[in-house]
Order: sequence, then C-alpha cells, then structure tokens
Amino acid sequence: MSKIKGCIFDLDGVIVDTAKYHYLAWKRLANELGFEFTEEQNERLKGVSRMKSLDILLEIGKLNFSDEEKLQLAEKKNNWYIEYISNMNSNEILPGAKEFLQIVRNNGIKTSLGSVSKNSMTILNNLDLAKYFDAIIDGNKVTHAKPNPEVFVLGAREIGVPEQSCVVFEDAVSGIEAAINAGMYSIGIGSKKVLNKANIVIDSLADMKIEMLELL
Ligand code: B16
Ligand code: MG
Repeated sequence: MSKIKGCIFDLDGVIVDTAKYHYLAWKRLANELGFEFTEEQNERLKGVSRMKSLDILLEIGKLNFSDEEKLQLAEKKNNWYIEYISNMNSNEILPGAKEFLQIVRNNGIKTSLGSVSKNSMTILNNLDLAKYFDAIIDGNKVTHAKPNPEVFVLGAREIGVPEQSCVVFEDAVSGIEAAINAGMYSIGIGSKKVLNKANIVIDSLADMKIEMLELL
C-alpha cells in the first residue's frame, strides 16, 4: 500500500500549457509600458498571484503606479490572457496529464487541483477536465499566493488526506516551496536546476509512473 493517499496538481504548466499565455500577456503589458520582459524573468511570476506578479513586473520595469492604476493594469493583462485561453483546445493539455490523473484515481488515490489562478474553472470547463478532480482549490478560494501553503493545505483538507500523505505536482519554484511549507512531498515538472528543492523532477507527467510514488 502506497503511503501517498492524495495527489495535488498545479494547473498552469502541469496540466495545461497556459504558462506561455501568462508570459505573453505580461510581456505585452511590459512592452506597452516601454520595457523588455524575458522568459527568465518570467520564472519569478510562476505560481504567484496576479497582483503580486504585477508588482514584480513593475519592479523589473522600475515603474510606480497608484493602487487604482495597478488594478487597471492587472485587468488589462487578464483580458489579454482570457482572450488567449478562449482559443485553447485539448491539444494544449500537457502530455500524459489526463492519463496520469486517471491512473491515480484508478489506484484509489484522491486528487485535488491546487492553483492560485482565478481563471482555473474556465480552463477546466473548456477542456472538460473538472471530472478528474475530487476537490478543486483555485484563486477564488485562497487569500495567500504560493509559497504560502494555503492552497495545498485546503486541498488536502477537502480530500480528507493528512498533509504528510500528499504529494504536489508543480512547475514553479514558489509552488515547490509551498508544498514544503505544507509538509508535503513534491514532484517538479520542468528543469532540475530550477526546481532543485523538489523530491523528484521530471520533464512532464508523461514520464510519471504510479510506482514512482513509492520512491518518495
Ligand atoms: P490568474 P498556478 C498561477 O497558476 C500562474 O502560475 C501564475 O503565473 C498566475 O499569475 C496565477 O496563477 C494567477 O492567475 O491571473 O489567472 O488568477 O500555477 O497556481 O496554476
Ligand atoms: Mg504552475
């Protein structure tokens, strides 16, 4: 019997290929404000809430705005992002994601979404993915962004699994830190160099085998 009873999945960059749309929308905003924004700088925004992401972007551009102006800028970015994701199709579900979710469920392990995105439900509904999750925790349910563990702790609570029996799948440094802060195992999706604090790092869920949960 596996010690893992709950799998918690980040959305952007783990289940669906939306991280690139967040980047495109932030880059468009940066360019409109008159500065460049690189993919490397974008790593700092992954898993971070919308308003905190804007603060980081403006710090990079060395610009200051009032709170009201910041809300307008964040809304502008979100409108572009929604425009990009409205054209998404099932090809943008990341390799192995659906298959692994199904295998996890077939093995009697509970699943939860753990995303700080307020657009999570739109994406899950558009791609018919909501049915793979026993619990869905998104940006509308949490007040603290990753690396705060709130999003994962709520997920564990909703599926009724203790933190130490959960593993988090994450593509963001802040997300791996949030899993550690929650007292959970973590599996990084992406670069070993970037996600070096994770227990295991793989390229995508296509490389994930259920037996690997025993290695944790
Ligand atoms: P939204 P995740 C995060 O989603 C993204 O990684 C991050 O880039 C984004 O800023 C954040 O959601 C908020 O998203 O603007 O749609 O509410 O990685 O936690 O699934
Ligand atoms: Mg992510």
